[in-house]
Amino acid sequence: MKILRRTLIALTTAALLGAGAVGSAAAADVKSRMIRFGYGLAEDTNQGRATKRFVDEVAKLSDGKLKVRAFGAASLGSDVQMQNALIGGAQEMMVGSTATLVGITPEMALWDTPFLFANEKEADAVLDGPVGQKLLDKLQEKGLVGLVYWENGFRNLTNNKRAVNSLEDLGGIKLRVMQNNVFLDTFRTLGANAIPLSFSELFTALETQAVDGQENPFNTILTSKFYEVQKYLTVTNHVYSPWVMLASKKWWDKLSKDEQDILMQAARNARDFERQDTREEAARALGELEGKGMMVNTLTGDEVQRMREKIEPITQKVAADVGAELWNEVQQELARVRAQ
Ligand code: TK8
Repeated sequence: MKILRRTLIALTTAALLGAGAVGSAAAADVKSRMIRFGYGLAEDTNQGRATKRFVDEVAKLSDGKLKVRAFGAASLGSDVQMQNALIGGAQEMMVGSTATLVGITPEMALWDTPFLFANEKEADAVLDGPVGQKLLDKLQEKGLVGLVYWENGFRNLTNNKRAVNSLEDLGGIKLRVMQNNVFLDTFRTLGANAIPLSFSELFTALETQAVDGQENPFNTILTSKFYEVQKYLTVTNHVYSPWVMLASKKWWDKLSKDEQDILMQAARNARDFERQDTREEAARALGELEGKGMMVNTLTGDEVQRMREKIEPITQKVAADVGAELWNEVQQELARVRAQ
C-alpha cells in the first residue's frame, strides 16, 4: 500500500517536473491498455476540454501505457446507453449526468432536488464530502465505479414560446427534461408539458419544434448552439447539476492497484481543471448568448419563491425516496458548510 502510494507520488512528481516518468512507470504495475471514454457534448465544450485533460493526464502518469480514446457528441450512445455498456463491460469509461443514473441508483435523485445548493461552494463541499462519496459507493453494487463529480452547473430555462416572467408563463410549454422523474414531476407541477428525452436527441427536437424548450446551464446553451433554435432565456438557477465520471466495474476490478491509482489521480486533476474552466465559461456565456440575440430575463425573487413553494411536495418526495438517513445527512452537511 505504502509502496504503491510512493510509486504514484514519484510518478506524479516526475510528470510535474517534466522529467519523464519512464523509470517509475516501468517499476509500477501498469500494462498497455486502450480505454474507451464516452461523453455527450461536443468536443469544443467544457465537457470535451476536461475529457482532453483527462486523456493527457492519464498518458503522462502512465508513461503512455494507458491510452484513453475519447468519443464525444454521444457517438458511443446517450448517457443511459453508455451506462449500460459500462455495466456490461462493452465500454470502459464515461462522463455524464447524475440525473440519468437514477434508473440504476435511485439515491442519485438527491442531486436533482430543486434548489438544493445555493452556490458552487456548497456543491463542491457536499459532492466531494462524505455524502457525495456514499452515493458514488452505491454505484458499485450495480456494476459501476464512480470516480469524481464534475460541474455541469446551475440550470436555466430556454424556450421559443414566450418570455417566462412568472410561474403561469410556463403553462403548456412543451419542455424537454432529462430522463428522470424528479425533473419530470418538477416541471409538470410547474405547469409545463414536460417531455423526457435524451440529450443527443435534443437539438433536433428543438429545431423541428417537437418541443418548445429545455433547461441546461449557460455553458451548454451556448456551446450546443441552442441559441440558434431558442429565443427566450430565463435565469432560474432551479437546480445544480453534477456530472459524474464512471468506470465499468467489470473492467476496473481487473486493473492493478497502480493503474487504478493513476486513473483516480488523473480524474481528480481533470475535475479540478473542469470546475475552473466551466466557471470561467459560465461567467461570460450569458453575455455571449445575449450577443447572439437571445432575449434574457431573470426571475424575480418573489417568483422564485412561488416556484419553490409550488414544488415543495417534490422535495418532500425526494427526501422520502432517498431515505431519511441520507436526507438528514445532506442537510447537516449543508448547515455545516453554510456556517463556515
Ligand atoms: C450530456 C448531458 C447534459 C445534461 C442534459 O450528455 O441531458 O441536459 O445536462 O449535460 O448529460
